[in-house]
Amino acid sequence: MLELYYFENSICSERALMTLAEKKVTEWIPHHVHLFKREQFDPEYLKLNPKAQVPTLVHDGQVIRESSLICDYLDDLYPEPSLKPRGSASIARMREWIKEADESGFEGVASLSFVIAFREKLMAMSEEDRRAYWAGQTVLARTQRQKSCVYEGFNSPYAMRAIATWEHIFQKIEETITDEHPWLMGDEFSLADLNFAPFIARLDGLQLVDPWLADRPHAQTWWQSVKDRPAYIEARVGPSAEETDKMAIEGARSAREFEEARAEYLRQYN
Ligand SMILES: N[C@@H](CCC(=O)N[C@@H](CS)C(=O)NCC(=O)O)C(=O)O
Repeated sequence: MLELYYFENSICSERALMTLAEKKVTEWIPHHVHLFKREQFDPEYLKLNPKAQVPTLVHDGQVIRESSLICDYLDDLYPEPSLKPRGSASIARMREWIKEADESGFEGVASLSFVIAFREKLMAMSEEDRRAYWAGQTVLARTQRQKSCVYEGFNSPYAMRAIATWEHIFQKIEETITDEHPWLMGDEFSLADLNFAPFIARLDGLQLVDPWLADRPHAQTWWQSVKDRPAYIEARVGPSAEETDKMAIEGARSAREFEEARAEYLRQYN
């Protein structure tokens, strides 16, 4: 029996949902964990995921955490079609892409989401409600990052780091993709492409992909191919219908500040 605990507006959950769609797995039990209703802190859920995060996969009683590991596990469980390239060295290189997405890509998207979209919501709350929002969080580094993004906006050091991270990732994608090499690992779509998809979809929702890809035609072609995959559409990767408009408005409102921060990064560090 396969069970997935997830939230639809979670970029990490979308990785698992897209893997299930790529594999055409329809026999699984959904458990919705509403992050804004703080269901991730339910004592029963904390037994499955002590970090109070989604997604979590439970397969025949075995608990699998961490979205990229869940995707890898599902790929092994349902080997056809394989989402890994052939050969150990190629698999290691694919995992290098995923490691970068996990280690710096996620933090970058999370920081920009807070600076652009969640900041206003949190600043509109009373101090007490904001304290309640952060109460119970399990990872201090994450709380500190979120607070810095909310209170300092684009002046937060995390905003600059996020810009540096994604500048680098998009450039690496641009240099990897060619007509003969349409996916990150060559001629086949793999878990490397998939693990980036929801993160870039969120950046797209925040109106950041167009500026970043404007001078990167190969990365543009790759991103269009990712969005055209039936599994991307079926898994509804990207902001939900109710979030799309809000994010687009907030993204457009922050466009000038983003461009200034990006120009500052390019001037100082590139
Ligand atoms: N490294 C973890 C990160 C999971 C994570 O941070 N998930 C977010 C949603 S994308 C979450 O559950 N946040 C909990 C919260 O906002 O309280 C993974 O990849 O599964």
